[in-house]
Amino acid sequence: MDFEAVAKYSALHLKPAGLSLQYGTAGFRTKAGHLDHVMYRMGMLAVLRSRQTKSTIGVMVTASHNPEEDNGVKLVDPLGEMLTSAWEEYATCLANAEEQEIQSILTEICQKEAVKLNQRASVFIGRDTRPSSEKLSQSVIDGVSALGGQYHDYGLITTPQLHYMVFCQNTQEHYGKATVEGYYQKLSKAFVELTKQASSSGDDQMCLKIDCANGIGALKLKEMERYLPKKLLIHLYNDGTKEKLNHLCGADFVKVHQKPPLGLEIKPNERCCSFDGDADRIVYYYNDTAGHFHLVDGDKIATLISTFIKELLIKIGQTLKMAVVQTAYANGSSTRYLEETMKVPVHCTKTGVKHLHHKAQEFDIGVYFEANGHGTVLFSKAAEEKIRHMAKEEKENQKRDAAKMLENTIDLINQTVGDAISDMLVIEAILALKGLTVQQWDAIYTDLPNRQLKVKVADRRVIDTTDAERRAVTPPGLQEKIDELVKKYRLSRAFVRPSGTEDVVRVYSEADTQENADSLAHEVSLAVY
Ligand code: NG1
Ligand code: ZN
Repeated sequence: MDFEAVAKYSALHLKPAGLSLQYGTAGFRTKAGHLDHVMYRMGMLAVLRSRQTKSTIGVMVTASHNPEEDNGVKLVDPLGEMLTSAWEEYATCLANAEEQEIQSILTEICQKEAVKLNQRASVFIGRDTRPSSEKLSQSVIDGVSALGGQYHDYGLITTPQLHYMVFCQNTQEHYGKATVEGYYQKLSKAFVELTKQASSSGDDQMCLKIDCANGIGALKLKEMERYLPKKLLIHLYNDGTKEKLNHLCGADFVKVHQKPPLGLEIKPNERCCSFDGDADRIVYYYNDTAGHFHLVDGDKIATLISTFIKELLIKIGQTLKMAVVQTAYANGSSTRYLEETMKVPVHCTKTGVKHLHHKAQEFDIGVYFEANGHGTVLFSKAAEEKIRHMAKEEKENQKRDAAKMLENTIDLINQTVGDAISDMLVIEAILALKGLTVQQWDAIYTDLPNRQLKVKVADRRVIDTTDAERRAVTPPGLQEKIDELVKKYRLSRAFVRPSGTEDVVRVYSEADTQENADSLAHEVSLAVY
């Protein structure tokens, strides 16, 4: 390792004294002003990970749905997945190291992970539209350069697009071309093919209003529009030309506040959706004729997609094992509907995309969505091969057509990570194919009223949880108190967990009425203090 270069660059990216950060469920996230040294060091870590895996590694500069003043960084592993746990620890260790410790920590990682220093290193870099992101991604580049790695800077790009590029690159472009054009071409071709098979509704227009959270989604949808068929009429709002990123808009705002974003006027029964700041989440919603707002969240998206796939699986007559993976935030009604009515197995994991993703990999077809709208579908290699083979060779027309639909669904979905653009196209295609309006989709089941609150505490780490975060094991007595409060209400459920991305404890409740859900959440938040 060229420690002279490391020292030279390190001097340009000094760590503020006393600052300590942790690589959480979404990488590092905090005020942008505190992140310069972290970006530089993550550039270096990406080089080591690339050398160790002999693959391209991604580095994404974004703080997703968090305020514009924040920023963050996340590493993307060779198959487009989140970084493995051991390396998350190295990331935390390297980010918090004092200047004089950097060299020894780098050396230690190389020894522990048998990193070959003469191995070629390749890093893909992307960033969101935050004002701080450009400079911070330059710091990542300095880190890559300090250790002699090569890089490709994609500049402004959505998080899922960067995951896609990394996966394409590492599979010798078998998955697709590692360019944004390649991404647009692959998705739009699959969308056109899939919607071609919509019989009666085939020529109908699909109208959708999109709240882009004043983020990267707007730029990328504008680029993609010319690849998409004319019958898909998308109207972009909050495109970042006027207002601040994520401010009173975007998927997280709509989900948490259960109300429409600012900057988008909704006429009764119009289909609308919101992306988050880096376009890896999507939620749908509409106003009914009485002017009431209805949220169609990640759980309803998972239900729509898994129902669609299950019906096709029945048609092709293959016994492929499909499951839905959720977190504790999934609405109780969705879990019940999937298990009892749809007879689809449901699994619950801890919050954080990587937990859902890993669980979903256990099935032939794993559909995973967080209630907040982050999710995708994973197809095992065997399932994919079977489906592609049938789409080509199957003699029975009906079976072959169903297999083709599944094949196009595979090509339309971004299997590396949740992707608002890809999910939106999948949903629009399914609604067209099934001839469903947004109201009909929403009516599949009725959500239990629920409430999410944030509580500021001195140290959120005193709360430790178990059972996919649904029960608190510490501090002593807390879970007992929650159990008592839950008993006071009907159809109720509540849990608390420390956030992995903000310095808060999150409280979630469900009950028979909104009033009761609100009051249960309030009572539980008092118990957390
Ligand atoms: P935290 O802050 O750990 O609750 C939030 C979301 C996660 C996930 C991550 C990563 C909720 C309740 N939590 O995590 O689902 O999206 O951010 O961005 O929505
Ligand atoms: Zn996001």
